[in-house]
Amino acid sequence: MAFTEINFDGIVGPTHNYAGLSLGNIASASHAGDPSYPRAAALQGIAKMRGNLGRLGVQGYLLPLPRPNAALAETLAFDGTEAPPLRAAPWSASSMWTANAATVSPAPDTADGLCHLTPANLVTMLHRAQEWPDTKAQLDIAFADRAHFKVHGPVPPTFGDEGAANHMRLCEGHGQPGVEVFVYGRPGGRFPARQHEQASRLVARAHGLDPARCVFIEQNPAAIEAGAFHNDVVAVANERVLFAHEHAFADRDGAYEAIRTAFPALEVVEVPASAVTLEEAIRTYLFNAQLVTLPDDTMALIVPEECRNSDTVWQWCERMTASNGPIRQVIPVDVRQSMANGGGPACLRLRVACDPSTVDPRFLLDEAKADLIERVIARQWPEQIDPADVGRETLAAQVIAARASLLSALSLDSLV
Ligand code: SUG
Repeated sequence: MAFTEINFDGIVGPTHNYAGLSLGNIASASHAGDPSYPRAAALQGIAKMRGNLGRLGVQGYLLPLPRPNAALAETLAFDGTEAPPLRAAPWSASSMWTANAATVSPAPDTADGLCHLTPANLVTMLHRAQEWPDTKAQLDIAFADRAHFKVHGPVPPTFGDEGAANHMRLCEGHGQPGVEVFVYGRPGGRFPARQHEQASRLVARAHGLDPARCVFIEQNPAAIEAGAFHNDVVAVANERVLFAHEHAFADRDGAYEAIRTAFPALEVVEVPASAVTLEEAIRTYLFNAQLVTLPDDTMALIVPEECRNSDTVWQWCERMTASNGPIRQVIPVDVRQSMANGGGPACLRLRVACDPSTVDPRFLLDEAKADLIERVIARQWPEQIDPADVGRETLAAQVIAARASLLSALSLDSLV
């Protein structure tokens, strides 16, 4: 298979739980303290990957990170008196949301013709800031081919970087030179603006992007306020199409104009607030969708089930697919366990446009491997985690063994 776009989904780890750790993430806050179902969560993720493997012919994955993170617990001087939300940080399975693993600039966009990856520092949230060293260790293996990839270190603090969730690429085809759009938030609002403008600019320079083919735009503070803690909660792009909510950007017309100047072929599919309010878009995660090009060259939008259950959102989707625009199908998938922590179909994947033969095959899925991964999950992932279980030694032993079995099944034991 030649140059194409590969989605690397995060396999949901065995510690998946609801601790309400993410300020400004409404789903995370509203499910804090609920029991979680790690086995169901991980199987939902595998089912999504299988669907896309069938549709697109290629699918990758990244492995859960080592949790609980004993080094972080030690740094935080845990002695049993710490507050439960703090206790939960070393247990977080948040690396499942690989849209926050890194920012990726494919080879056709960069000065040296390599595909550049910068792991996201995720400094705004403690439970996420622990991710990057282990994420980088995986990227270093998956993209070890130095003739095709360059894996950078993260952006230094204090510039918050949340990776591909705030980055969109427009192009005529995945193998053609693209225009990269970086969306940042301005601090000072009720909720944290997680992506700092300087982090975005640093990544663009480090990746060797042509300044004329980079666009930096500000996220709408009202969208952050309404719960869009990442831009991918209100906008998604694929090839020449930008699918966005009317209120996604601070200066809507200016944003479209800046993108169009760099990329004249831009086609905007905009959802007006009169059809779907910002709140309903955020509740259903309509935009946290995978916008993909199918083999017949039409586009499909892979949305969470929650969209089909919303009359207004579903009516809009039906009107859109009937309208002869670029998006011809809307496909709901069940990722409810991830959704309850604020992660939809798009959060769960990192896109890398490259030739699959240049990627370490241990990170690429096929049907037999999907069966194998499912078997390990069904046998060893906890069925349920109650908030009081988080921090318990017996659960720690179970989840450490579960992850080790998965690594071993995939010949990635070196990641322990
Ligand atoms: O960073 N949730 C994640 C969700 C990330 C979604 N990713 C994208 N939009 N690309 C976050 O807020 C919840 C964890 C908890 O509350 O226990 C959490 O981290």
